[in-house]
This record gives sequence, structure tokens and C-alpha cells, in this order.
Amino acid sequence: MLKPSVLKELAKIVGPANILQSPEELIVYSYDATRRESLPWAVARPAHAAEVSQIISLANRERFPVVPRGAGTGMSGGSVPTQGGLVLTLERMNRILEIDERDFLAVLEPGVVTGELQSAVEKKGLFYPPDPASHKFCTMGGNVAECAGGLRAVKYGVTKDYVLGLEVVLPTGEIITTGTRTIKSVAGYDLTKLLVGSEGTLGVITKITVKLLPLPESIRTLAAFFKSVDDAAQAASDVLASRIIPRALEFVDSAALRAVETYLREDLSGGAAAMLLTEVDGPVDSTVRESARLAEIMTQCGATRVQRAESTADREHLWKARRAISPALYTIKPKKVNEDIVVPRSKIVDILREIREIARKHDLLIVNFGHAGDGNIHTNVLVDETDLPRAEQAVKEIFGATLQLGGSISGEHGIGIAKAAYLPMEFAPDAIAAMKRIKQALDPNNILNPGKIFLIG
Ligand code: 2HG
Ligand code: ZN
Repeated sequence: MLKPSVLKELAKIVGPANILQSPEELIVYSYDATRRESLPWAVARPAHAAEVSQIISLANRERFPVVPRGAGTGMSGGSVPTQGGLVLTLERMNRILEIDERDFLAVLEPGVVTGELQSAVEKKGLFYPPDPASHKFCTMGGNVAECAGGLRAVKYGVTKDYVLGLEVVLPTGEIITTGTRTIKSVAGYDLTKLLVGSEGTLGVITKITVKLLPLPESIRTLAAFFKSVDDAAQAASDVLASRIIPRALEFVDSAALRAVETYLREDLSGGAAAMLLTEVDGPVDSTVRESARLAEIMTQCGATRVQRAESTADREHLWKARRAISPALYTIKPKKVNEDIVVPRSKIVDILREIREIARKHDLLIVNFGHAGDGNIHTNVLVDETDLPRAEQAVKEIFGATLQLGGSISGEHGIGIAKAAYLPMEFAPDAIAAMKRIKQALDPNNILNPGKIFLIG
């Protein structure tokens, strides 16, 4: 619990209306998209970096945990206050401060919803490529903290490839800036890169400078349906081997298709066993040529139907279905253990086969979908209570197979609490010890998002 004197001081910093303590309010800030929950002791809603700094300085002096929070859409428990303490929500810091059309950049606060940034820059003919499936409600601070990936990483990369600089409150309360407004800079250590993806353990992000691109002239979207997962995986692999880099190349298996069809109450696929959703962008002549070539590859690999989105509405409809898969899976079972393994993209066929074998061995329903183009598959073990021990064993084996193929246990969701136990499968003790020394140097009292990434003890 927070001492009454601390609560008083917090109320002085942000104003009493921005300290929340009622049981209902605490519940709202207790969970993320993993559906793991733990109640905070209180919630603070600062409006400026200076307020964040005062809160963190107080926490550092009084030694209470602070858990930074965006929109709570995270998939690894990063914003769940597992040790109680204070949730520091960045929701009031939600302004786009600048869109610079000449230097191709935007400066914004962490509470800006990603989709709102995308729309704002697109109105000016610019483009912010990272596109998490939850773009309508996730926030940029959370995207930066977790290094969100999303649907367009195959061509454009992930959040870290767009962050030029940050303003950050360190766990000891100092406000620092990192990076520059330039494309290049090699001055000093690259603290920006260190902070992006640090899961709220090394600093609270209070301002973000992102790089923008010109908005592509045209987009073409294709949905291809297959009678087997192997055919679809082979098609994904052949697309990349053809030297065309689509801006999205998404794979959806039959269970995920059925779930989303039930959820949206419509038949998208005519009973297909797998779908590839792919999109190219660029000058019109190039997207016409590339999409025709992609349709050919899909057909050669056994696609039973290739459907082209004829209008923006058609395209948005397909993407709406893809973005809805994650919540739709709850229509199958009450719980899911969702992992986001990533393998070198040439190994997609292999990992999907391995997962199928592991599912069979443990008699589990494992649903696979996701970013086949960049090798990042969301492998969801759908469970009820009785399946849980088998699911845990299956996850371990999936991680083992992933690492064996040269992959990583998390492509874009982070380690948080959900995967902390498995980090030692990927990194040697000395590498983990080096990471912990960085944490210790920046957060000597372990007040900022404690218990995340590394197993406690
Ligand atoms: C997506 O790509 C998200 O839809 C969520 O990253 C993935 O729920 C999941 O496993
Ligand atoms: Zn994803």
C-alpha cells in the first residue's frame, strides 16, 4: 500500500482528480491483452514530463514500484502491475506536437493512438509504416516500449526502425533526450535503441520523434485461399523467393479462419484450410505487375481461389477480418497461450510442421496465424484449465524448435511476465547478466516495472 503521505504528495503533483483509487478504477488498470490481472495500489495520470519526473523521483525515494502503461493492449503482461505499486498511465499525454513535412518526421506524446498518427500523417501525403493489428487502440508509447511490429514489417521493419529520438524519464527521475532529428548520428551510445523494446523497465517515454516516409502511390491487396497449410506456407516462401517484397504477407490457418468467420458472422474463405493475405505498394505500374505475379505464384502453389480487393472498402474489410483474429480465438476456448515466435522466413514451412507435430503429440489445439512474410507466427495454444500443463510443455518444445531453426522466442510482443521463464532458453547466463547490469545501473532501486523480462530471484 502507498503511505498516506505519499498519496498526498502524488495528488499534489498531478492534482487530486488524477489520482485514482476506487476499486473499479483499479480494476481497469490491472490487466492487459494476456488477461493476466493484478491490482495496482493507485493510478496516476500525469500530463507532462515534469510531473512524470516528480512521480518517479518520489517512487525512487520511497521505494515503491511504478508500472508505466499505454492502452493495455500488450501481449506479454508488460503493463500488469504484478507487484502492486503505482500504475503511471500516459493517456493524458496524447498530442501530436509536430509533423515536419520537409524533414519527414513527427514529434508526439506517448499516449497518441497509433492509428491516429497514421491518419494524421497520411493526410499530408506521409506514411508511418509500423502497423500493429491493434492500431485503432494501442498507443505509441506502448509501441515504443515493446518495439511493436505488426502487419507491414516484412517490407518496412518495426517500431525501432522509425524512432529517431526520445524524451525519457529515467528510473531515478532525470529527464533526458536521446537521438536526433536526423537520419544519421553516431554520437555516443545509442540510448534510443536501448530504450525501444525495453518494456518499461529502463525509463518512462514522454516524447517520441519518428521518421516518416512518403505515402506510397498505390496499394493492391490479394487474398488467396488454399486447401492445405503446406500449400499456403510454400506459397509464402515462393513469394519471397521471387524477389518481390510485399508490404504485408499474412498467413491464417483453418482454425483461425473459422474463429474469425464465427466472430464476424460471415463466410470469408468458403471453408479453406488456409489463407494468405498479401499487399504490395508503390507506383501503379509496379503494383499492377507485382500483384499479377503474386496471383500467379499463389495459383501455381495450389490456391483454390485468389481474390483481389477491388476497392478501399474491400481492402479494409479483409484487413478488419485479419485484425480481428486475436480476439476471435476466444470463441473457441476460454483461454489461449499466445506466443509470437519468429524464425528466418525461409523456415516457415518447417516451423509450421514442427508445431503441427507438437500439437498432435500433446493432443492440443494449436492455432497459427500471423506475419509469415517476416517469419513471425502467432502460435496460440487454445486451452481450458485441464489442458494447461500440456500446453506449457508444448510451448517449451515450440520454443526449442524455434531456436533450433535460428529464430527467437518473441518477434514483437516482448517477454514481460509471460515469457520471462523462457529467456534463458535463448540467451546464455552471461548475456542475461549483462542485461541485468544495465537495468541495475539505470534503476538501482528496481522501482520501474519490476519483475518484468527477468525471472525474479
Ligand atoms: C496480431 O498480429 C497481434 O494480430 C496479436 O500481434 C497476435 O493474439 C495474437 O497472438
Ligand atoms: Zn502480430
